[in-house]
Amino acid sequence: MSAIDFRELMRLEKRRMRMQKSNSPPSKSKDLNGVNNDTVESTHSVDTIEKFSDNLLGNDGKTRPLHKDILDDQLSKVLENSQVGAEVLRDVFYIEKLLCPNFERKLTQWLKSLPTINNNERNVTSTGGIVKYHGKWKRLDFARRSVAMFDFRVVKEIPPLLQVLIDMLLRIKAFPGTHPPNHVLVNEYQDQEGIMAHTDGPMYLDRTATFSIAGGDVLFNFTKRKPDDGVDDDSNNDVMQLKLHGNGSLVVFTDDAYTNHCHSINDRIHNSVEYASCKCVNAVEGEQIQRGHRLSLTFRHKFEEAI
Ligand SMILES: O=C(O)CCC(=O)C(=O)O
Repeated sequence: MSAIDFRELMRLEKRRMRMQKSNSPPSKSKDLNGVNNDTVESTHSVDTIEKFSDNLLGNDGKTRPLHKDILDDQLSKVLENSQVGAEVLRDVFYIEKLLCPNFERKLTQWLKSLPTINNNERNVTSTGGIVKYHGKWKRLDFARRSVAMFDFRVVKEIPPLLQVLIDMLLRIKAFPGTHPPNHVLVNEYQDQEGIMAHTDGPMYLDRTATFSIAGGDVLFNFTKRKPDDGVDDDSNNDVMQLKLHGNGSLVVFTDDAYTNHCHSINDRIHNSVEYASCKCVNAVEGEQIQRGHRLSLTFRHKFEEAI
């Protein structure tokens, strides 16, 4: 049994694209079944987070070192107090509003300014390929989204805005100091776009932290991974759903949620709207979720030997 990694995800997304092109009807997404979980309020300290976020940028709009009056011990509790799916899936943590609007704006502007790689250029293998793709947008037509990747094992210079986010993730203890985030994948979605069910795989430390910016909200689904192939397209196996707010939220998932569950965002929605299911832990069943332009920044620690 091997966990599905990005390459496998791309392969599956390409396969699905081919199937759709050959007029195969897309597999029907079934209604979500199961127990009704009451909406769980996140109990993080709003004060601490707001203070923290406000200190990310100075009045001049430049990033600055984090303010000293924000105590590490307060910060280290922010995440542990934000466990959102405790009764269903223990290792999922969610903070609805972590980034302040000023920082979010800067980050969005900077991401938009990244160059785009020519899709016709052929990739080269190993580190040469990584350097070529580093910090550039690439349109994945078969997957219907754009991605930009940063691998700081290979390119050592970390852009200041990403450094701020890495520092933040370390200070709230989303990552251990021994294994800081060294890999960032930025996904850009339009309102109809999503990502197939997958796990991030064993090339990374078993934790993923994702910031959502640019406005569009989405429903993030956790499904139980099938033991045989790691892929789960069967919505009967839905375990938990989380509304990811599109203006500066953070979701972190680790351990069992990382290893034994797939995550996905639906791409078969109509009129830019989807509805929270009974498995949603932070929106009531039936709540209308307004999709839109969304950028996600996913931070991971990639092991040294992984390609
Ligand atoms: O956009 C997201 O929130 C999810 C991204 C993701 O699952 C991935 O890049 O593997």
